[in-house]
Amino acid sequence: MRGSRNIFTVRPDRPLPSDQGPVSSTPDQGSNQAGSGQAGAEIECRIKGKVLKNREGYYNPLAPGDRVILEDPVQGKALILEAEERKNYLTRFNQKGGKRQVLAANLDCLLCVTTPVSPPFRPRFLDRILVQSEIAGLRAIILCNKYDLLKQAGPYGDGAVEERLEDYVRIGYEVMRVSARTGWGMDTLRSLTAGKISVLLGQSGVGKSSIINALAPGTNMKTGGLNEKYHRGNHTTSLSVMLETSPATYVIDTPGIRRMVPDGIGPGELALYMREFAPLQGRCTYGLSCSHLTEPGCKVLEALRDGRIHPDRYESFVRLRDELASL
Ligand SMILES: Nc1nc2c(ncn2[C@@H]2O[C@H](COP(=O)(O)OP(=O)(O)OP(=O)(O)O)[C@@H](O)[C@H]2O)c(=O)[nH]1
Ligand SMILES: [Mg+2]
Ligand SMILES: [Zn+2]
Repeated sequence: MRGSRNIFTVRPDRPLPSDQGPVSSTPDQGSNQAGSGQAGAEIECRIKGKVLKNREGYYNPLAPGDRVILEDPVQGKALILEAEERKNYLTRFNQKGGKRQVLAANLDCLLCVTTPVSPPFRPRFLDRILVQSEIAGLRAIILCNKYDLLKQAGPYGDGAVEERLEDYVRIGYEVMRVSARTGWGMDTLRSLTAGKISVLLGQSGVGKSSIINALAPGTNMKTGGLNEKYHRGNHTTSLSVMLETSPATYVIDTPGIRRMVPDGIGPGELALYMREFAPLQGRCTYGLSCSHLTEPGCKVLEALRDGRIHPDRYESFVRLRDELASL
């Protein structure tokens, strides 16, 4: 007999072969049919059979946010029969596994977490996440956490970070400045995430788990200090977890990402996934075959010269293009 629909909430960071490595699934609100367990209760699951249909070739067949159909659970355990088709999903290329890895699925919102300091602001890393969010067709919001630290830097804070944040606003991204430590900006973030499924993504130590704790008082996600010398995180979170931070509001905490290698595009398509580059595509003298690196009559280079493209964004473009060409 078939169980009801369930939201899959936890995934190991490793591939998940059948009959190995339990994953857990939490029944969706209101799907409390006979045998499916109480809404909110966790069920330990394994995939039935060898592979999950339509999920062959992925590094991980299931990710947080996935919806699965379970066999009726017995004593808190069940087999996963099927995964539902996804509305959208965020991936990266997992170089170690040589496959695409799904970071989260069925999302309403991608929260790209950055910090002005500790760890230092990394626009290159942020651009990689933004490119991937465009590929996935997701609404991305840049969340600049630890804003309390920026204010400590003086009345104007660190102008360089602010200048970069303002440029992201200029090219059309939403930017929010918050502090998980002081709670500043958390009310706005709480209303923004209400009723949605969001994922927090960013390098280690930017405060993803702290943000969940601040959003949902009473949650006790483990948080970790920073490496004293380099002010980098220590990779405290090791598994992605989806939490219900308020009724019908889900936020996925993920482990800090070391490398975000874009997935799903080739070097020639990159400019289409960078907002201020995209409208210029096809308008260069060499049309769609322009690499935007050296060609005369290149509209991207022209936009770089007259300030419509920030030099940092162009630098991200060049590096990403090189990397995509070498994959
Ligand atoms: N000053 C300040 N410190 C913060 C803030 N948010 C988090 N921290 C601190 O930053 C450190 C790292 O926070 P975590 O929440 O563990 O960071 P994370 O992004 O979950 O890190 P990983 O799990 O390793 O990916 C902890 O010492 C937090 O107390 C903030 O808004 N301001
Ligand atoms: Mg964490
Ligand atoms: Zn060009």
